[in-house]
Amino acid sequence: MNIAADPYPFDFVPERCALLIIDMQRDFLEPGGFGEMLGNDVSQLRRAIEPNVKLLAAWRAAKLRVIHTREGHLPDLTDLHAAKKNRGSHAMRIGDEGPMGRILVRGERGHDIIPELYPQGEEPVVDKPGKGAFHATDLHDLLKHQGIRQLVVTGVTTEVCVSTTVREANDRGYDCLIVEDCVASYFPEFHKWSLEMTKAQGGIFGWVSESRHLLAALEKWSARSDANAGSAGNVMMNQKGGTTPIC
Ligand code: C5J
Repeated sequence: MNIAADPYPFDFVPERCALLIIDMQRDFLEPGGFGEMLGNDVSQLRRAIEPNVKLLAAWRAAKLRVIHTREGHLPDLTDLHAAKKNRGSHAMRIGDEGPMGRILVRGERGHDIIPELYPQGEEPVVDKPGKGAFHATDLHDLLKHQGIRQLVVTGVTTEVCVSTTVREANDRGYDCLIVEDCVASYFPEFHKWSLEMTKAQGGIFGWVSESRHLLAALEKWSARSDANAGSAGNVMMNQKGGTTPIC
């Protein structure tokens, strides 16, 4: 199934594709969280919530794989290396008490996924200590075991965790499509140029498309699956042990 995308149409194979939602966490997106405390305008990220809600609902309705990620660290910070801990000139650092609990620490309120996109049922949540979702996680094994070869990637921020993850995935042999209106950055210029870099040189890191194209493809896929399920349901065993459709 072809999806309109840049730099050329994406050959979407739903059974081999997972929706990977990166770091839609309270501390990055909610007013009063750590991101805002650092002086960032969270409305730049929040514009991606509604398109993600719609895409996630359609993805779930189509019964395809969904994986969520969260950036954060163990409470004792043993998975936080000094380079990440000490970088920057902020007064507040990872592990310090922030507006929504200890900053980027697993189990804290600010570390969790926003309610609008909260994981359901068996959807895996990959906790990652780095920017990329493959570093120091079992994401690659999880995808291999499920036969996934393609990733539709959404989340925040475009130029940091989304982009790092897509580059890691690319080197591991996955085809990635970033959904432009479902990713966001505090810095619109970084968002724009990250997407440009992804699709440059014939799609050096992957494809970029819009959620409306994915939604249209998912609708077609769901209708086709329903039709197949309907015809599969309406069969009876014939005398040779095969099946005969009941019209
Ligand atoms: C993410 C960050 N998720 N910007 N983290 O992009 O530090």
